[in-house]
Amino acid sequence: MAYSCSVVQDDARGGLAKVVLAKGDGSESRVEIYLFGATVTSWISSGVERLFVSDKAVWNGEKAIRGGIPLVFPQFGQPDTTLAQHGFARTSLWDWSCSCGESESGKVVFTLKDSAVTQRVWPHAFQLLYTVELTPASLRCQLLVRNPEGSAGSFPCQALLHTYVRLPHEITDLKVLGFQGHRYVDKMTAGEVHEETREIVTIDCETDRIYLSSSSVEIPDLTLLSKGAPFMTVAKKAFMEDVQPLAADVVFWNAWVDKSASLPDLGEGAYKSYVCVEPGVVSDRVEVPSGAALTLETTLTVLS
Ligand code: TA6
Repeated sequence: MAYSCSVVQDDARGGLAKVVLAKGDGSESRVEIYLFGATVTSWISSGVERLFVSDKAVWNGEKAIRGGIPLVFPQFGQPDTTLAQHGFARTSLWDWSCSCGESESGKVVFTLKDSAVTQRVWPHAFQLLYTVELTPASLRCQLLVRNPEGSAGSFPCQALLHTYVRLPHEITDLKVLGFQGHRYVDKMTAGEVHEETREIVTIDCETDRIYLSSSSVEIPDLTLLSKGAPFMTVAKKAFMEDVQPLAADVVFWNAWVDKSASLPDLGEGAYKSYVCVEPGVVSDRVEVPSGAALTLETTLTVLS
C-alpha cells in the first residue's frame, strides 16, 4: 500500500494549512503537520492517535500550537529575552515538499531559512530542514540546522523537539525506564542538579527536568509504560555534520494541576493526558560553524 501526501486547509483550526501524509487511506497510519511551525499535530499508528494536542490550543497562526511536536529553535526557554520563548521556529510559516510512493515509508520535508523578520531578532543566516518520516509503527522527526557556506561566522543555538505524548491511560499510570543514573537539572528547584536514582520514573507533581546526556554517557532509548504495559519507545540522536556525535538531552515535563490550570491553552485537567519527552541539544548552546550542520532526531516507536 502506497504512501501519499496532500495539503488541506483546516477550516476548523483557523484555516491553517496542514500536510497529511498517509499510508493507503490513512485509517491505520497517518501523520498531520501544519505549515505553521512545521508542527506535527497528529500521528495515527495502528489506528490510534499517539500524540496529545490540547483541546484549548490556539489556531491563529501566531501563538505556538499547544501539543504535537513543536520545534524549539534557536533557543530553549528564554535566555535571550529579545527572542520569543523557545525561539521562532514553532511560530514561523515553513515551505514543504513530499517524497512518497510505493516505498516502505513516507516522507515530508519542511524548510525554513532566515528572513528580515528573523534577522531582526537573531542576526544569523540559517537553513532549517525538517524531515518527518512515517512507517506503520514509527514516526521519525529529524531537524537539520545548517549554517550556510560563506556565512559571517559560527552561531550558537539550541534545538529541541517538544514532543507531547498522548497517554493511553492517565499520568499516574505512567512509568518511564531509561533515566536511571543520569543527572538532571530540576527547574522546579531553581536549576539544582540531581542524579536520577530510580529505575522506574513516575510523575506525581509538577515536573520540569532536563535529563543530561554527555559525550561519555548518553541517555538510552526511553521506554514508556502505562499500567505496566510498554506502549512506546523514544529514541534520539544528535550530531554535528555526519561525524561528531553530540549529547542529546531529554526534557521531561508535565504541568500537573496548578500550572495546567494556569495555561489558558492547556486548561484544567489536561495534565492527566500527556507527558512531554523532548529530545534536544539544550544543556549548552552549540556553536555551528559556517558551512556546518547540526542534526537532531527522534524516533517514536509504538509497542502496543
Ligand atoms: O517543556 C519544558 C518547558 O520549558 C516548560 O518549562 C514549559 O514552559 C513548557 O516548556 C511549555 O512552554 P511553552 O512556551 O510552550 O508554554
